[in-house]
Amino acid sequence: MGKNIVQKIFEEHKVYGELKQGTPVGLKIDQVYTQDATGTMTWLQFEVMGLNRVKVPLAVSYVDHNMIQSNYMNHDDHVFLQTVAARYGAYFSKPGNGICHQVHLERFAAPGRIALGTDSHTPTAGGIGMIAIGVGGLDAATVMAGSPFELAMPQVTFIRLTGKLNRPWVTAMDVILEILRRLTVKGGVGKIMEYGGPGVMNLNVTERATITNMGAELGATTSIFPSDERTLYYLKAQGREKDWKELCADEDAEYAEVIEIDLSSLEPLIAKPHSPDAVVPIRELSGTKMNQVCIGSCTNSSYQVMRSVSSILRGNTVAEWVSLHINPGSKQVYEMIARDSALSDMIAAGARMLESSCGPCIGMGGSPGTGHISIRSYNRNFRGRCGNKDAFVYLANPLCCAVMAIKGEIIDPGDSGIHVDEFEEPSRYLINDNMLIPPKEDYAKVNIIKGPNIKEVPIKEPLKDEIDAEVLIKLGDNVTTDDIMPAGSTILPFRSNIPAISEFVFSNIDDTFSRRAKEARTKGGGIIVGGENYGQGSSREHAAIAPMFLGFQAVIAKSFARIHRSNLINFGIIPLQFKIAEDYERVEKGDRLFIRNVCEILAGSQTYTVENRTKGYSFEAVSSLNDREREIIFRGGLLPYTKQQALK
Ligand code: MIC
Ligand code: SF4
Repeated sequence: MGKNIVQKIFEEHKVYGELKQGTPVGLKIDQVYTQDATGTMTWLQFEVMGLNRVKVPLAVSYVDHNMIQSNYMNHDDHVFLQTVAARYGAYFSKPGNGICHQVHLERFAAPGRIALGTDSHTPTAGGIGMIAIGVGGLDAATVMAGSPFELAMPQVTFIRLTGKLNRPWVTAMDVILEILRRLTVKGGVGKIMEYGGPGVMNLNVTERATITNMGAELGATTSIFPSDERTLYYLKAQGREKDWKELCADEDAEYAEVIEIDLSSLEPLIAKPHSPDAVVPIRELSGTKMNQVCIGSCTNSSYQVMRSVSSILRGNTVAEWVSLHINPGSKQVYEMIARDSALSDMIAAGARMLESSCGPCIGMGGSPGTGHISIRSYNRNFRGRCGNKDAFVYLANPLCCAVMAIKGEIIDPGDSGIHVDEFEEPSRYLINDNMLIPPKEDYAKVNIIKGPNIKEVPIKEPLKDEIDAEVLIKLGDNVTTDDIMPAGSTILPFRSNIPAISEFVFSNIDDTFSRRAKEARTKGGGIIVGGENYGQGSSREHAAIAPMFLGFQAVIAKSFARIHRSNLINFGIIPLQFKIAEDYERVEKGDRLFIRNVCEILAGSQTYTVENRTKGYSFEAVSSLNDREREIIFRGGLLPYTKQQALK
């Protein structure tokens, strides 16, 4: 029987297990990368493991999120990350070198390899034919310490592309928006999306990377394209043809599911607030006035995007009431548009040029005003993520964004009379790696520097046999990690300080939450009740560490998003699922829930009887953990578990 691309790569990297859907498989990892907002915790945890050097062939520590530096905290984190990378043998990508996913694609990603990144958009590198998976920091730390990476073998879904994009106004962004429209934000959970078909040849690597990047919004484990002539062209242009190898599925490869997309049939699309799957054709919203446009982020900040956007802006002016922000994805892209004068056209039109960082995507500057509409070429529009929960964020392709910035309203770009130049893929990118610091020879001598905001990683006690806790919050479906642990310029600087950041858990939804959680801790702790796909979105483990610090033992939900489920387990919080979904309806905020014999049940049937002592009835919840996950929960989390393993 023929093999698909995922099977081929997994087989080459398998350390243990079977490639059978749903069963645990351990993989050898080639590359690990961190970004600063999740990286400080990752590296602090790596440090606790007591090793002398990273045990993966390539590790990179990027700085791209926390770049506002309105006080000492951000920069102290950068210094820590630079010294810790030097100490343990990792590359360091200096602030300003670019957004981790864009830089990784340019300089390190390679077909057929496997990378882990402590960021949910790590699958961007799937555009080059690599398996690239977003994970929590502690998972990355244990892999850097030499462990294989374990995951439940995902289902492989084939997305067959035919036809050609209707250029110039339809871009790769519309492909992934169309998939989100069809499958929703839960449609990819437990799956890897493998692309193929004759339409693939009509997309270049950075376009493919836009699609795999935003596959994260489907909840997919990752997404991957074949590696072909176009991949070779890109790698050559990056001076890395030696990293190329051909990779495609066998003719008779099998898939669990097949989805067909005819690229020629797509039109410009837009996702409405507050979810990336609330997708409609742009023309349906024509005439809506807006206040802000943001172009860039790890989804749409390639040289191609920037060149095309500048050609739209050339000779035009940004509308009177619109603020246009542009963040080129990397120093490479920035330097190239500066040298070929595309940057001048942006500045002349009235764009506000930002540095190569995440910026407004994560509320680090550029927050829109109250009631304002912001149109972005980014990947997420969850309420509050932009830094203002009273703003409305829409997502569209970067060329449409540029046209709308000029027109001051939502408009089908085909009706705008505006011109965009055809893009020619460069045969050579400008290569200047002077902000990418290689690992040091004399690493053992390096002193790690920690500023006063960098605090120890808290460690949980082993599992207790009884849970007697109050439901402190009851939430609906698709709760995001931005809801649980918001980002933005006030909160992000506390990513290295768990006691401080835990004050902000659920603060966009209920600003009394952390106070109530602390009160509840003295009476047995709290419990969180969620709906479907609890914890979708970011990989931030702070959405698990902070609740752990506040004394939570369990979350009961209808279902969980992959990375967040792992993060909960890694920090000793049991992810429980309602056995019968209807039981969700009966539980209310304020109810007192009681579970006895937790340890025994965890070791056995994993079906717990939950007594609702306030309402006087019981229901069942299940934990469905594999053997390793059970052991991790028993020990109080992955860190105590790993230490224990090391002692054996
Ligand atoms: C995001 O896009 O939500 C982030 C910020 O990049 C996160 C990581 C983080 O919270 O630091 C992600 O996607 O994992
Ligand atoms: Fe940065 Fe936004 Fe990409 Fe997250 S989604 S890595 S915040 S640019």
